[in-house]
Amino acid sequence: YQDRILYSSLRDKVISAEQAALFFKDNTIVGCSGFTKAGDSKAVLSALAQRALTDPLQITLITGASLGHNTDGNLAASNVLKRRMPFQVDPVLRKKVNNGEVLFIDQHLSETVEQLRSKLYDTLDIAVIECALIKEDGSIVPTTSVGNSATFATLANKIILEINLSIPVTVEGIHDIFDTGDFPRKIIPIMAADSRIGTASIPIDPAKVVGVVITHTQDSPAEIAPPDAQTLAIAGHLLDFFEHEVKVGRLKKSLLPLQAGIGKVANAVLGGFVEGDFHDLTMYSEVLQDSTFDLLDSGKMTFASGSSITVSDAYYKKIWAEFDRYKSKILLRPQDLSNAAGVIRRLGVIAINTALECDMYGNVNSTHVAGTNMMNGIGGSGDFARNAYLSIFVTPSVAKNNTISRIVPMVSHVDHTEHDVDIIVTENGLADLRGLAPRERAKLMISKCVHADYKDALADYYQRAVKRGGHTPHLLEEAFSWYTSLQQTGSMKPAEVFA
Ligand code: 0RQ
Repeated sequence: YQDRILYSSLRDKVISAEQAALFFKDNTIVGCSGFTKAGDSKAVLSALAQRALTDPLQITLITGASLGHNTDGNLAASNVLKRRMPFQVDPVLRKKVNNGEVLFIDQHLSETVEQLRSKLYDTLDIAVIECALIKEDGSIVPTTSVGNSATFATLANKIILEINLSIPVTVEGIHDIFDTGDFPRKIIPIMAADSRIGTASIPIDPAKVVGVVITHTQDSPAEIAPPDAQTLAIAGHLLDFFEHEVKVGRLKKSLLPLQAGIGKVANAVLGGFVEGDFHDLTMYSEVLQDSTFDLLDSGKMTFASGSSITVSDAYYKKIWAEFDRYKSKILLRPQDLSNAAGVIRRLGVIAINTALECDMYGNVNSTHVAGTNMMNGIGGSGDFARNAYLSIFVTPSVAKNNTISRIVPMVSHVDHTEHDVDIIVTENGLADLRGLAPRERAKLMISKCVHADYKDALADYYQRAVKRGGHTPHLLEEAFSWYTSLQQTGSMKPAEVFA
């Protein structure tokens, strides 16, 4: 590993993960690399979880987004996490968040950097950052994500570096690091997905490095379910919509830069472009996933910008084996750039994200099951939805064996207000809500998106609400009755709702 530490005085700082874990004290505030399983700390956080089993301590853990290798789950199980932000997907941690044992702050992914810089969390004690190489000038080359690492490196009092030997040093060149500085922040001069505006490595002060840990562990693979009839139907409606927009002259065949959330619907939609008639597509997103690389391979996509590469095992192997082919077509940026409001609006991003549920007026809940229990977090969906040229939400119309309608009278929690939502797509159809007033929106949602089992009930609710009047008609005493029915009978189905 000596050839991975070109700043020679740091060669003396190599320690074990267990030694590194001893730098953490009770109430330490920690910033860690990692964005949707990619480029996370594999050794130090895992050693910390182990240490806490016999030597209890609690920390605040801030990352880019979710971590891999059950790290969040292991830390939660060892009671290490006092506070956690800004995103997670781990079932063990989720349970602790929902029973109040871990204080989770669910945050727009572009916002963490803003709050760190404003010293909202006092001091940042330790940064743990995975990298592939420490360069001659002390700067570091990140691995498969950038996330919030550049800001953690700037603000932390102490830095622990994890050099991951499983990532080839040829990764150098795919990162684009740019610090927007103090108020008034610098203009971010990204004019296209492929604009390179910064440096290829993260500058750090080597004097702050207290330890260098060597690892070989690869990123946790993404688990991507193959497309099914439902996701293919959603993708089909969306592709028809894009074709229509091209036909009427609002979009070109190259569309506009695409952003897609993670998961099987997003994958099916992006996969659909491989066969479709679109070309010269680009991506300005957070996560580069399997379908991104299919699109680059097919020649339909020319460039993809994100903050992480989160792919399945097979694609991980393929990407590193054929890295030279992809290197000039991808860039990874800090998440305050990939998710920057001004850039998303400037480029006219087409944002495709997933909803837990929507209401008939187009408000979207992405985070809270029945308004109460945290699922994962808002992630970057809000950064994109508010500022996109087209803000699209996709969701199957029902969940849990049709006992839950994902289109309801009034959502139980709002992440994306009606003002941030242009289009909603279910397997039943697509509702283009642009330019429509609430009463028009509700009628379109009921006719296009709702599952047959719930259509009459929602139409009936709407008609009775309209009789009472209002700009956005509602029956307040009944608006959440579908949830109470679910709690009491195990189903939102109309027979139960009106029993
Ligand atoms: O649970 O598998 O046990 O049945 O919720 O739902 O339909 O499989 O969808 O995995 O794509 O997740 C919104 C959570 C959707 C995700 C959400 C149950 C359902 C299932 C999952 P089971 P699906 P997905 C990019 C942008 C916010 C962050 C984001 C998400 C499970 O997409 O976290 O977009 N988005 N980031 O059965 C009760 C309902 C339900 C329900 C579904 N209404 N009530 N349970 N389920 N709807 C990435 C980043 O920013 C990092």
